[in-house]
Amino acid sequence: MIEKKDIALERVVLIGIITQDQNEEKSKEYLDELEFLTYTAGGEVIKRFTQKMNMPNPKTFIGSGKMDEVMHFVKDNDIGTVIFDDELSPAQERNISKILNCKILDRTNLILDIFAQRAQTSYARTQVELAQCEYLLPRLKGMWTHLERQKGGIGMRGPGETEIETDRRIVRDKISLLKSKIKAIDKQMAVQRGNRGKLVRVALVGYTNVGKSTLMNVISKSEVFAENKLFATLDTTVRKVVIGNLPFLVSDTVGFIRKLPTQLVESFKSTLDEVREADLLLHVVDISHSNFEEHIDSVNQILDEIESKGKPTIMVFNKIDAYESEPYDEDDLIVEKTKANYTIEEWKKTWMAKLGDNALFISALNKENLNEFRKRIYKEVREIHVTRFPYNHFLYPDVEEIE
Ligand SMILES: Nc1nc2c(ncn2[C@@H]2O[C@H](COP(=O)(O)OP(=O)(O)OP(=O)(O)O)[C@@H](O)[C@H]2O)c(=O)[nH]1
Ligand SMILES: [Mg+2]
Repeated sequence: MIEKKDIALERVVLIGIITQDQNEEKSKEYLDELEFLTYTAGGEVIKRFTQKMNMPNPKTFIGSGKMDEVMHFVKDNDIGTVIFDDELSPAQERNISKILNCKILDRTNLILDIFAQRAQTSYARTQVELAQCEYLLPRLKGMWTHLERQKGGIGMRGPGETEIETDRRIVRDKISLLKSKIKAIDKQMAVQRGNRGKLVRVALVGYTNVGKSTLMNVISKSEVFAENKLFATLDTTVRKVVIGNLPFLVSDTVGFIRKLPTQLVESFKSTLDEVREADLLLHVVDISHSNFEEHIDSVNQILDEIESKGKPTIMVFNKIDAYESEPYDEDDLIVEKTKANYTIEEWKKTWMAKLGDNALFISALNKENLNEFRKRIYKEVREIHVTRFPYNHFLYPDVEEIE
């Protein structure tokens, strides 16, 4: 069992690098996200270290001088955990761990840990455990051996933790066991999905924390857990929604994130079946997030990985209530206008214009523009619905008559 206890926040240091492809600003945004992930996992970030380099050091990720600096900071400030923004190789992890003599995690590790913490059903737990085992396998040798065992905390929790000291063979056996367990549940779920008949299926997809569950609650009057932390939702929820007499199914599922560990995408493939089998995707975007365009790219990349990119998709730009643009002085001839200065109206004239009526701007929280949202979804769902139930299309009024 995963223990739920209130422990004092762990003191954490973050490390990122600045490279040619990842300038200072990007690096800061990534570390902001890593800090949010750390907070979600139960840690408090005391300091960030960044280093400019052409490429990561193959032995210790950052250079030895910087590492020395980190080492002293860790020692003097009672730091328990150091988290790197990029995936460390097993060798890097070992080397760094020896130098810093504290827990070393990378982004993948941290995300796996949050998933472990949040997995509620045995199905989600099995999937997380599989991902943990897959991550662990190449890293078994000498992992954290000098550290006190059973120390617990970030990165050590979850269904996979007892496996840390076992050898590869046992982990491999475990992986095949978990896979067969998942296969069995998959069969059941496929049957369940089959039983839902021909109703049109709509899936909410999007980056984590954009408001998918909030939107689901608003349109289906259900109570899906939503909160301002990452990965509030792991299990898929499916609800029947009716607009203007027209019934259809809406599913809310796990959010995506930049560099979602491949092990997780792999093991959550079945959870994502809901997305793969959907007739229509609602790609929810948090337009108030300064990085929302990159979020869209990350989501599209994962949709591509699960072969769902070509599906009919409506972009739902959420949190318009929280959108703020930086003020811009139109008479200023020196400073150029940037995206940060765009108002939502200006955004609508950018690449978003090409989306036409496949772009909606709403606030799920304040229930703004929800009528327009409902009408648009109704129109789209009805089009698919009448192809499946050709004899009763007269039951569904035109969109103008929908409240
Ligand atoms: N200001 C504002 N906040 C919103 C809006 N919609 C959702 N939120 C907040 O955003 C946070 C995340 O909402 P969720 O619905 O949990 O987001 P999610 O996409 O389901 O997140 P995960 O399940 O973690 O991937 C919560 O604190 C919501 O209250 C909105 O329209 N405006
Ligand atoms: Mg959610």
